[in-house]
Amino acid sequence: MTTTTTTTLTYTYDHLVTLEETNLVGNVYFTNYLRWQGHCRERFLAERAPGVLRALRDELALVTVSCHCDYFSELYAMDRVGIRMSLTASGDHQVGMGFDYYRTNAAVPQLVARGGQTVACMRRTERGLRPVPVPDELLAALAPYRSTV
Ligand code: SSV
Repeated sequence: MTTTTTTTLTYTYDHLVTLEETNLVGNVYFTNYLRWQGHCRERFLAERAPGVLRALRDELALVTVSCHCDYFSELYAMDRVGIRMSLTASGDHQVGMGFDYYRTNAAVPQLVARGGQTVACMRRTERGLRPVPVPDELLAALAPYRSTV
């Protein structure tokens, strides 16, 4: 018998929850989980594809066309959360990412939320936004995250 284990490589952004992210009752307000998706992807670009980040100031636009999050357990101020980003899809013009949110200050990391988003690569033109292929530098940065069996 052969057993196959598939492991998905993830890129982790670690965050320390602040009081300003919590609501009156003390738990983290739901929109912050989506903000952290933004922090995670920005950090990835800055570290792994800095030219793409610079190109955003010119003609390149990375448009978020879809974004979601499911919540399993609450987070509180001073909780440590590791946001593990994976590559879930990629097409000619789009990149899909998954985000697993783990509370990491517990003895065993606990999955507290799971989300995802899709980004479309576009170019700003005089006639509006036009789809463009995923930039080569980003494709190269994503290569290690394509699942291997
Ligand atoms: C301001 C703005 O439009 C920023 C967009 C950033 C998009 C970043 C996409 C990064 C994708 C990384 C996927 C990594 C999977 C492991």
